[in-house]
Amino acid sequence: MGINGAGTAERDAQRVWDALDGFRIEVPSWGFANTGTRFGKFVQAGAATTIEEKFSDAAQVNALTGASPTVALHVLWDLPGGKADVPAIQGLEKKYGVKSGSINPNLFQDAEYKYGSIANPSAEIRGNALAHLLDSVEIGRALGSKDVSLWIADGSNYPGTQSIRKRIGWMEEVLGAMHAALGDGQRMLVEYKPFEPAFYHTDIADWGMALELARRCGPKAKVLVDTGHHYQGTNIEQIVAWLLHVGQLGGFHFNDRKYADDDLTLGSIDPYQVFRIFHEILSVSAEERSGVAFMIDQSHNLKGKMEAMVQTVATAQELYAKAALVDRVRLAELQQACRLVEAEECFRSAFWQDVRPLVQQWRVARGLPADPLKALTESGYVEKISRERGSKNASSVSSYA
Ligand code: PSV
Ligand code: MN
Repeated sequence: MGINGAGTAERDAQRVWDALDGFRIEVPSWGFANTGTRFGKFVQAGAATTIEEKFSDAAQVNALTGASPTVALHVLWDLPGGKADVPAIQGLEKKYGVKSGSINPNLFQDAEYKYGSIANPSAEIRGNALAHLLDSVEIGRALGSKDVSLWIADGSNYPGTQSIRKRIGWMEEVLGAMHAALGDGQRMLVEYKPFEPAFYHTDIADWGMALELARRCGPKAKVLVDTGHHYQGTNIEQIVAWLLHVGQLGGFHFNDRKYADDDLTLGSIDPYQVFRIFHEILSVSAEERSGVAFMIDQSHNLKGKMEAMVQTVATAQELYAKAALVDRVRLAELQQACRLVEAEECFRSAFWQDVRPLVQQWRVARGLPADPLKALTESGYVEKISRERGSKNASSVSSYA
């Protein structure tokens, strides 16, 4: 019997199973590679050094969790040859049984983007940025992937050094041209971030700017919420509720943080926030929800990369299952009657419920390991890749991806 009274046990089990059956979260290729902070990089023997190794790792996470059949690709890091690399990627999809997910153009590493990419004062550089975006759209089309996911690092470090207004116009032009190139079924997701690498103004700094740009581009443009891209104290679930309300929520980059854009494993600092976000998502119809892409954007600096990714996917499943347990009918009645404490307790009781036994039953019923992290350890996969990749990693400490 569940904690809410007679008959709730079966209802809870059904809700959790339904939620988990429909839950998918994309893993990022870069989460398997060596990363670091600007102060240094700590190389892991088992880190992926090639796109094939990234696919192999992603497939392993999917086999253990049953929830991550797609892997996000970063064009510059994963398809350095651009469109010419598509056949090789298709070969890896077949070999490893996971598909390419969102395509992430990279407009932040090339030296020519020092003063911006799509908001650069130079028309020539903006043209180069657009060419890369158009290539990314073609790559997405060739791979049958739905989303081209844009993060624009453009901005400035000192007041008065750039015209904020002109840069808005330039961005509109480039993004509008990209939108025009999208095929049927393709979308562009506009991600925002308040600071880093720019420290005075960032051209797409918050959800208002991303929303406005997306709207001006057209119906295939939506907003992407990276949970690490907000000021401290921002009510992220309120942003999510608004974007759902106006039909403009394209997806998420999930991670956790304590201070800034820390890219920590999901729920490691504030699992209640993730629960609150999932509650908003589960409060809309399945159809409205279907357009919201769940993606992970993390970089595992100290933790083992495979362990961290499995931990994040498993945590996402558990928090989604908890959010599915909110008694929404009862909650709506209590909210309407302004029975504040009862409403809060109704909401929180789902968060406090230990869903792990139910999630475990679901895993076993679906032919998955009962405990994905334990199964990862027992599989010997991490030892194997550490042996195989160790010498390559020892000699390569310079490339981010
Ligand atoms: C930027 O901080 C970001 O969140 C963007 O999504 C990038 O694509 C990703 O991290 C990897 O650097
Ligand atoms: Mn991101």
